Amino acid sequence: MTTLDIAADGAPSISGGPALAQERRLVTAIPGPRSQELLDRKAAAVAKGVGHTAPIAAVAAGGGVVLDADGNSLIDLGSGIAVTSVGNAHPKVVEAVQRQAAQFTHTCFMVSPYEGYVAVAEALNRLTPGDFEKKSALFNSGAEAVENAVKIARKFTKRQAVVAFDHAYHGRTNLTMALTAKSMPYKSGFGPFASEVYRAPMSYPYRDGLTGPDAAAKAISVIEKQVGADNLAAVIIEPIQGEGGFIVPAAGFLPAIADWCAANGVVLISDEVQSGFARTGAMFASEHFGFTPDLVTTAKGIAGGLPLAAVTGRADIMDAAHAGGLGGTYGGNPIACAAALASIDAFETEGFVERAAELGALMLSRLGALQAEDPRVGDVRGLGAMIAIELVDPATQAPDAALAGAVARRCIAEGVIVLTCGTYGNVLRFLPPLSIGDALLNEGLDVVAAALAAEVSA
Ligand code: PLZ
Repeated sequence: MTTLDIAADGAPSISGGPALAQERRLVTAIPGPRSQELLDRKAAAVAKGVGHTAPIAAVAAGGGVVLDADGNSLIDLGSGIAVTSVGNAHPKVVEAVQRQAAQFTHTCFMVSPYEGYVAVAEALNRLTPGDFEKKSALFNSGAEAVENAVKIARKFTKRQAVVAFDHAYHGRTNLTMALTAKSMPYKSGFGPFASEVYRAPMSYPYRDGLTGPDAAAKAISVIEKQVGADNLAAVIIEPIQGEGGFIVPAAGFLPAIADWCAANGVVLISDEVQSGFARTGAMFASEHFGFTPDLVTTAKGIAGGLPLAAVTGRADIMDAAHAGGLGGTYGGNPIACAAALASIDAFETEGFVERAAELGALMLSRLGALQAEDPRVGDVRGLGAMIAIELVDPATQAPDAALAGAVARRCIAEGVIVLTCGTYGNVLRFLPPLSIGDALLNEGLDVVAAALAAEVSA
């Protein structure tokens, strides 16, 4: 059933959500004329620094597809960067947003508190790893959550230094740029950066060949020699690195880091902004690795597309900040909280955790087969619906960013939204909405395989 109609005057009229026909359908080249018109206006009106991956004008999305203004239906393997995990315009989210918007749109939680915020905090305290007493605070973006986790850890420990890892991504604000590893495009020319941020080597099994405990020993040695535990407020780590290349640390790495933090009074912050909320086949990726962080940062998947983020963790650490020390005008906006409660209900009652694991098994088997026949696929990795392939020169394992970019562009031209990532830009990542069907995902992966085959490396 197609629910996008192009009227005689060419204007698309849409009813979005999961009722959209679940099909890849190209009726024009990408971009079509209507999309091109919007891209021209974008170029004239929007700052150049704000890029885009797929050259389309999106008009509707749901299930596993994104529709554009020309009537093309693209398979969505990106979820708006791991956000629409319950599916775009999930009916429960739409209903909750509409109901809340009609009731009140804003009071500012710091002025007149409301129930939705408290209910989201209660849900986060219940769902995040760790069976100790927890508290939460809500913010607008992942970067803002990370900034606040660091503020809280500093206040609690009365120390200043923060350690982040190679390949880390934590945001684009000043402190989070400092925490983020990659210069171009995130940091270049935007300094000076926040001080007291140090970098440790990450476990990267495909490239460092180290066991988890050995990689942890190397990182801990750097931390002890270059920072000193007495100066260190927090270690922040993504349990599976997102923008850095979907790097899954070797078994034992995260528990060893966690043990060292616990022994040295250092707050361990798990940045689950990208990996959280069912994405990896567990509610939180930390659960896969046998460690319990002190604080968890969340955003993205939490609210089905509405801007919301949180810091959740040990109650004594969370309560270290003085009254009035945390907040922001919009943090925990009531509409975003309503969307989060609807999304969390969907995560808990609609089998999305299990579905993420199924999608992961499907992707790993398809991409594993691709790797077996194409030596340019150097590594296939990830958990649940957070899977990537690293493209390399087969002779040297040198990263092949040109190939990754060309394959992604070809996929988009063929109607499949594929994102790249990685410090070296040579990783194709697959983050389908957990509402995608097997047939559509398989078709998307067929297109990826064909695009890879069509790109003959120089
Ligand atoms: N921490 C682990 O993945 C956001 C960034 C896209 P915000 N990742 C997508 C881009 O190019 O800007 C992210 C993340 C992790 C923090 C963040 C930051 O979250 O909501 O984008 O601020």
